[in-house]
Amino acid sequence: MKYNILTLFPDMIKQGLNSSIIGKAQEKKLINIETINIRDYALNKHKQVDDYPYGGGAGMVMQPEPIYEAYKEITKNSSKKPRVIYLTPQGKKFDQTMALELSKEEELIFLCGHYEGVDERVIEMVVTDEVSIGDYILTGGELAVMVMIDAISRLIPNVLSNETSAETETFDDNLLEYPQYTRPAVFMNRQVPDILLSGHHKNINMWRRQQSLIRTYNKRPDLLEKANLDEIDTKFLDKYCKKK
Ligand code: 6GU
Repeated sequence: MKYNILTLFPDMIKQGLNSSIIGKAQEKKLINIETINIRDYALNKHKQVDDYPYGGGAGMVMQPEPIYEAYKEITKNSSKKPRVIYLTPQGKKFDQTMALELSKEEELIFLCGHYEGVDERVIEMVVTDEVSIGDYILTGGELAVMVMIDAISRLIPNVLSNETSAETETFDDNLLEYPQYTRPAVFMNRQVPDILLSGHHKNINMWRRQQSLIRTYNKRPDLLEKANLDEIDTKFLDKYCKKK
């Protein structure tokens, strides 16, 4: 996967994605993160990339030319046109389903806006997808891109060392994960649940499934409607709800 990011703050993105699993994935060439500084494509000698909004009002608007020139530079060697994702609170809400869909692309371009926005014409001309990471306003798209690249990259084969770990986890089946414990078996008078020390894998799996159901019911009941529950799950939840 090749990620191209059009931004005014390339260092923020490079530093933010250089550590841990995403850093390793870059070293192993499983992903390639290229940042393009929009300012390098400024037309004037002051390297200005924004200007006052036509019609008046507060703030500054990013000008279309530097963004368009930067976009042309990235795509000049691409055989097929990559999707161009504009990060904006007005976009479609990013979720695990979108992360999985995007992880199957070969190349993606991200456009990070700043100031009060980006000139509408260049958005119309180059952007294929508008995406938001949630209902709140960020100062720019950089943190949003980092969130997306993290979530997408861990779904790319071999990025996670244990391949199954991306498969049996939260949101995959719309259930939250069961609680995890490690040594010591007693911490400040709190015992690890006995069943986990029993070595009885069938019972452990059943307990974990039940914990997932309980957690989802208590913390994210909205997810339960989308979850794929079998008869055993439903019976267990019914019983649990009556006890509560
Ligand atoms: Cl993608 N960009 C900005 N600037 N703010 C946001 C956002 C994106 N998603 C939520 N807030």
